[in-house]
Amino acid sequence: MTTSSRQGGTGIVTVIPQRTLLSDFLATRWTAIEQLEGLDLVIAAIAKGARSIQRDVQAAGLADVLGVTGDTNVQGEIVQRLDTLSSDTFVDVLRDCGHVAIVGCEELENPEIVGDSEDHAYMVMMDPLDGSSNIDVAVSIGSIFGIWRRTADQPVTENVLLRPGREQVAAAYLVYGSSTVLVVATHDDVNAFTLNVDNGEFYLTHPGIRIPSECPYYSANDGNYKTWDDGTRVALTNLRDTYSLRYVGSLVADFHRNLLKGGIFLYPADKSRPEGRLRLMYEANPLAFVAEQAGGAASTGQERILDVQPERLHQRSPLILGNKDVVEHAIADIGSR
Ligand code: AFP
Repeated sequence: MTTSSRQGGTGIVTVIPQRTLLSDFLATRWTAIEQLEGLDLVIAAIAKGARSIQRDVQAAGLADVLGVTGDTNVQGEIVQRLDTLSSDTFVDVLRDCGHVAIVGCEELENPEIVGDSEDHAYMVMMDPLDGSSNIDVAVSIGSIFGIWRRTADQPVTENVLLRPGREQVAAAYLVYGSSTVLVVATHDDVNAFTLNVDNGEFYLTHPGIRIPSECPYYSANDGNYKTWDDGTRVALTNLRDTYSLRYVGSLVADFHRNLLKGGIFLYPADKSRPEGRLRLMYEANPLAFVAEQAGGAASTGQERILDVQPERLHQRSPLILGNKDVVEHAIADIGSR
């Protein structure tokens, strides 16, 4: 049995073996869990948005979606056209799925309220296009989602989003790379689905992901060495002496490689960015959730990422993420001076 086959001019036939469809996975996975009712539709909506963004990413050089819009976002960063397109696309599909109350987004200063009935039980924080600086140069980019549950009696306001990462019920991310992969994590369960571009379906390709115990890689922007404090320099020097460096500059791509192959990602605080560079609510929290469910760890260097009580929607955080023992070692080094 095959799900698709293709014959190119070379006469080579690509045969894709039968695999579980994302839609079948979603229809059966959480049916007995009352707490996760409707989550299948939220994930299906993210997959729908991703299909559309994937097409735009693939055609970016041809379609009119490359380059900057001329605006800066709430972080003061230059907005690319694909940032805006992704943000609009994911807000629309999450609104249409009928189970999301509010969407917080890197590109939007204030969250978008998209529903307030009892059915609208989920709250989503997203970075709709992570790795913007890599868009125009055909390097892997992605989308990141943290998903929390709302209690029905809570009014839908910006403040309901200020919840610690440990209360996420699910997290998901996309990598638009050499293939397009959707990773979905719920409690103790991380699965990855690969898009078959021939028929637009996601198939389960990596069931039950656990971070390998080996840690071959570390990922950090070494160009920041001059601004790190002494403890951070010790940590990075030890990592450099032990592991191979891999750094794409798109968090999702670096994290995804480390999730599947083993590795540690660090964007620590430094002298010019005492709060760190990455965003707590839609970069650190979702990926920390995925990492922990796969047996890994995530820390600010001072505390577990998932325990940080957010004060602002767009707040930044240092991030040390990956293999548990290597993360713990790095934290000890950072605190050693
Ligand atoms: P954008 O989504 O704004 O492009 O930011 C990318 C990112 O937040 C993250 O994906 C990278 O790991 C990190 O920034 C790269 O930062 P440096 O360019 O400072 O290394």
